[in-house]
Amino acid sequence: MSPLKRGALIVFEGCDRSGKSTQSRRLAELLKSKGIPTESLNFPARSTNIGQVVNGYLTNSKDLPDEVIHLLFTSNRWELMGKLRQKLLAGTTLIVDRYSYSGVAYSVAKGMDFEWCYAPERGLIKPDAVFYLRAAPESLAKRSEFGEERYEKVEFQSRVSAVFDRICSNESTYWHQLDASQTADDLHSLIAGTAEKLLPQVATQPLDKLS
Ligand code: T5A
Repeated sequence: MSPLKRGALIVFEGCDRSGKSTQSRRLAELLKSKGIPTESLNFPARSTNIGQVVNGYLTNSKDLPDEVIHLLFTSNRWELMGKLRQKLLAGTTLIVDRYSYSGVAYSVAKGMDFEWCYAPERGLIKPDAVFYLRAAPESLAKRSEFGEERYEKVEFQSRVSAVFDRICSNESTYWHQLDASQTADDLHSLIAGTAEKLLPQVATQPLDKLS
């Protein structure tokens, strides 16, 4: 009997309105249509107790010190990690809209220290691939509903983008930078090609941790 093959952890990152939800949904639909066990989730996971506090903060109904909200975003990932590990090891591929890198990018953009922000992310499951959807914040601001949440301001998004760029160059072995101003169809083709090659490659590799 061949050993059980694990699923892949695939993450989408980028500034607000960069098309992460659109591309995560399309990739999940494609993989499912090919009979590959696939589930989607996004961070913040707003339905947990911690996620509800985070949601209150993002929708501007609650104020919290920067350090506190940073650690709540991280805790929201840690609280789901056991469940995600189980699913991956059972062979399910997970498509995740935002992860630790958003945690670091948004807090560093506020002026917080990079190392301080990254430290509590260490030990979380390391993604097999990150698709980084990159476009000028000025062009993303023209997309529908931009500006409704706390961080959706062009000047702030430019600082977030600079931190994502820094992470992308440090983590270039598994980050795939894509021009988010392309059509959704073109982006999907590029992402689908990379993801379909990745799945068999990682299936027999052990899960790794962020270090
Ligand atoms: N945050 C998050 C932290 O500070 N710390 C953390 O640890 C984490 C995890 C909420 C906020 O939380 C912060 C970051 C965020 O500010 P969110 O709920 O993921 O995070 O919010 P958004 O990123 O704003 O999610 P959105 O759903 O708003 O944007 P998406 O998913 O990037 O974009 P999408 O796919 O919904 O598309 C936006 C619009 O653009 C169009 C779509 O039709 C839609 O109208 N579109 C395109 N238009 C032209 N060309 C394309 N290629 C397009 N693709 C999509």
